[in-house]
Amino acid sequence: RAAALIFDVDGTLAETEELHRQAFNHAFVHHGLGWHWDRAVYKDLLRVTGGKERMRAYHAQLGIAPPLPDADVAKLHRIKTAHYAELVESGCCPLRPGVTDLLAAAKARGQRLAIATTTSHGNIDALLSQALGRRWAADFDAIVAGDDVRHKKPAPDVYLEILARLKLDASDCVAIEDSGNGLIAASRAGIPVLITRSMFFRDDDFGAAQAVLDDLSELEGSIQKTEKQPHA
Ligand code: XBP
Ligand code: MG
Repeated sequence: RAAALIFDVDGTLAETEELHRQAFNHAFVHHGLGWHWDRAVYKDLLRVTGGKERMRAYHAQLGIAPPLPDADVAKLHRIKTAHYAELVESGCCPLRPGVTDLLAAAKARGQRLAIATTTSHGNIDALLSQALGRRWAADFDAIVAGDDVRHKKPAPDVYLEILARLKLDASDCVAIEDSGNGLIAASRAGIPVLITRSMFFRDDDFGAAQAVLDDLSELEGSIQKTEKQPHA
């Protein structure tokens, strides 16, 4: 049994990437940019982790010089983040199947819970306050966000920081992820990974994962193990 379960947020706890996409498009209209990211474009852009990084990458892809000024990136991201919070707070993004049960079962078994994500503390709080109540953070022993570390996923930084805070070895934990970049990040930190397939990352290469599920309800509250087997 794993001593701790470390959860990604976007795509893993909830299908938030679609809301991120809408929030980006809202910011582009608001800022008077002629950009629009449809689902196909966004799927491709998700290879770049982090919202600010994603906008810079898109700008560069358009071949426009000079690079998007930092002030514009910051302003766009502020507008995007505010709109994302409004969307999440409207209650339109429930947790994915099996998530609430797994959190409760893990807690009952004495497993520790942590969050390792690329998005911001504000965005995590908006989602989980809505879904789990305002005191949700009391159940988590460590929460590390993209801007807390030097390099975002697929770098292992968020996961290494979680291991340091939990004072646990990588092999005593299980990471729960939905994307290839998340799988690489956790694997580079030496943590076994369970994949829950999400909307935008279905086609990613999950060969390095311990198990790949359609969603976490397939676990039926079962115990997380670290050996290779269908129900991790
Ligand atoms: C999630 C992301 C994030 C969100 C946007 O990756 O890449 O960038 O799309 O969030 P993961 P911000 O699920 O692997 O952590 O705009 O707040 O960066
Ligand atoms: Mg994710």
